[in-house]
Amino acid sequence: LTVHLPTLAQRAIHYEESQVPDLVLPDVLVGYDGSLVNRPGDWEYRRRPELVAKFADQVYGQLPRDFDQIAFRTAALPEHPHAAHARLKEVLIDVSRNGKTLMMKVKLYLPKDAVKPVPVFVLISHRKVEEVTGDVANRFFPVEQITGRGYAAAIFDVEFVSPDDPERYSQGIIDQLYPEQKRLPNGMKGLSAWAWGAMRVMDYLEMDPEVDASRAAVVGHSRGGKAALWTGANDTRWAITISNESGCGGAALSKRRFGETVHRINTGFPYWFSDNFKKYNDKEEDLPLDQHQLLASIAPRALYVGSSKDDRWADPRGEFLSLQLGSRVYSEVYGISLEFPENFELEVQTIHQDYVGYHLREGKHDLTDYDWGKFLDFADRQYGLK
Ligand code: GTR
Repeated sequence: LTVHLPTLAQRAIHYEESQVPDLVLPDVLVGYDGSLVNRPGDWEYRRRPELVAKFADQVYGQLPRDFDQIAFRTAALPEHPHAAHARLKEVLIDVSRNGKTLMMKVKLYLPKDAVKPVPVFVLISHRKVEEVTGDVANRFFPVEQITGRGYAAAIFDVEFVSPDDPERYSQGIIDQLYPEQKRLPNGMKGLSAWAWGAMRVMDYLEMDPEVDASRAAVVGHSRGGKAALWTGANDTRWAITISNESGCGGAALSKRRFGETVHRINTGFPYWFSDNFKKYNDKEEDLPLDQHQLLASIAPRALYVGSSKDDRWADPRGEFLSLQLGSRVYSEVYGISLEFPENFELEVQTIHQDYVGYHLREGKHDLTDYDWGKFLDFADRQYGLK
């Protein structure tokens, strides 16, 4: 039976629980062939890959992994604002495919007195790296806080792989390395390109003896958080994936339609998601997936979601529910016991467990030293450093 609804200009944006539609969410642990998934092998080799493929096809676009060559150049930069506390390496990553080469620049700060390989955080940054690393009081990427806790802190600007701009987004890897992607309805767009960039940073980290790449966390805030989740879902080398206030198209459940909607994000940022995702503008009920399945795809590696109280545009409750529902993989497939509050309240809270972390803080949409403190605590716990 097909019911034809009148075409609405655009359904209204709302912030009311009473306006959240009845949620019919696809199950994380029931495969597309109808079978129940409860063993690690079935999860890792069948269900997880089919979910990631579905997200590539319907939401983020493809994330091509092939290239011909990758090369790294590093230089120690002794003079920088954090020199009293950290050493800075600048890393240039050259990736070539079909005769074209693209260069990415990464800043890697190491604890000054580190004697053995250190765990590392990598921030996917849509803010200018010079600005966020140039100011010691900066809270978005607090180099001294991170290195002071014994971790390396790496950052790259998405500009190198796909500029965060509707006109220029393809003037990075899409035009240079993967031009065939541009014609495809499920072709690579900004978020897939940013995730690709994070994966190349991981390629570097695996080669750097000063860093322990088996203890690496990928982090992103907001649009960067969407990209971090997509990175963690695709690339199993990350020990921890951290989303800060990633909201719509990130941690939040799309079908709740609370705050930012699919229509709204596809209109404001058409260059982030695949063209296929636009089919779901004002039709979230037709989505064959939802974001709890993206979070689940990170399992069995650790997953972290940070939200803030006033960031209603990003739907903190939708982010929490998505984490709780996605976490079923850890408990039901891997036997990790998890506990969540019976009734989630939009109150300041921290829930750090094995493999799954969450916090909700006071305040507005931003990435702050408070958030980083929580990420560091969670990483310490996850790596058994505390
Ligand atoms: C907003 C957008 C969000 C989020 C945010 C950000 O304008 O609606 O989805 O990505 O930008 O990146 O700060």
